[in-house]
Amino acid sequence: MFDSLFNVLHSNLEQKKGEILVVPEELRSRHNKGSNALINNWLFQLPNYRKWRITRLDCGDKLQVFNTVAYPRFNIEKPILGVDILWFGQSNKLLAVLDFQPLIQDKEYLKQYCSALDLIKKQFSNFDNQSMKNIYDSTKYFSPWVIICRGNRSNVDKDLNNVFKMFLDQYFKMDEKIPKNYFLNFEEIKKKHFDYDKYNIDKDPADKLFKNFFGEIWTEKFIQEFLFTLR
Ligand code: BLA
Repeated sequence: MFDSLFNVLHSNLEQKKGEILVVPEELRSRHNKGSNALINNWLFQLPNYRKWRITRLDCGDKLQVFNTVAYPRFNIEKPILGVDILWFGQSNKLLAVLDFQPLIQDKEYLKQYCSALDLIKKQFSNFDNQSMKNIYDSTKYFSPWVIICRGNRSNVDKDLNNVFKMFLDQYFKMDEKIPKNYFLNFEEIKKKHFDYDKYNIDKDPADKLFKNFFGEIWTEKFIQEFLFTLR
């Protein structure tokens, strides 16, 4: 599932001169026979991005995941792109979260770098949910326009591809029109990226799931050496 999201992203990354990086074999792909869970990971580097990672998790009917995070280079203050899309087949439930994850919560920064998300929310009303449970702090590395859909199959079939395409287009558009930084310098940006990784190591609710499927040792390695590598 989510092949079309992967393909759209992959062709965008190729078009933007993305270079695929080697992920150690152990982390690239892992299969758990018992639960039939398969995880695959990809890593890219682009002229404006120091790290762009993609994770797909296929647990059949139980769970399908498409997760991607783009970290711009430390000389670019724009938000980190964050996407977490989960499909629970047995209950026919979609959880889609997409955001331009802001490095700071300054009003002008949010307006400049995140407000384009509002266009998408206005066009796709099922993706206009903003309310989060209490896993994450909604004012830390989330924008006021975070796109959340708690939906069903029809949201997947009808809108998800278009939402994702528009979301990517808007994010790449920023590269054309930001000739310089207005809010943060290199050191400040770097500090925020380190803090983002540290914060998410603590908060990401996926580690229990990974431990169940792939064991504790593999999961620790995966989190530290693939998902959140700055510390
Ligand atoms: C929620 N994400 C979740 C949950 C799981 C994952 C299991 C809890 C779902 C539930 O409550 O039923 C799963 N997260 C994963 C997986 C990976 C992962 C498999 O990182 C694999 C790499 N999460 C992100 C990013 C964002 C994000 C980049 O990884 C930002 C857009 C958001 N995930 C996010 C949010 C929730 C969530 C906001 C909680 C939604 C809520 O409040 O219910």
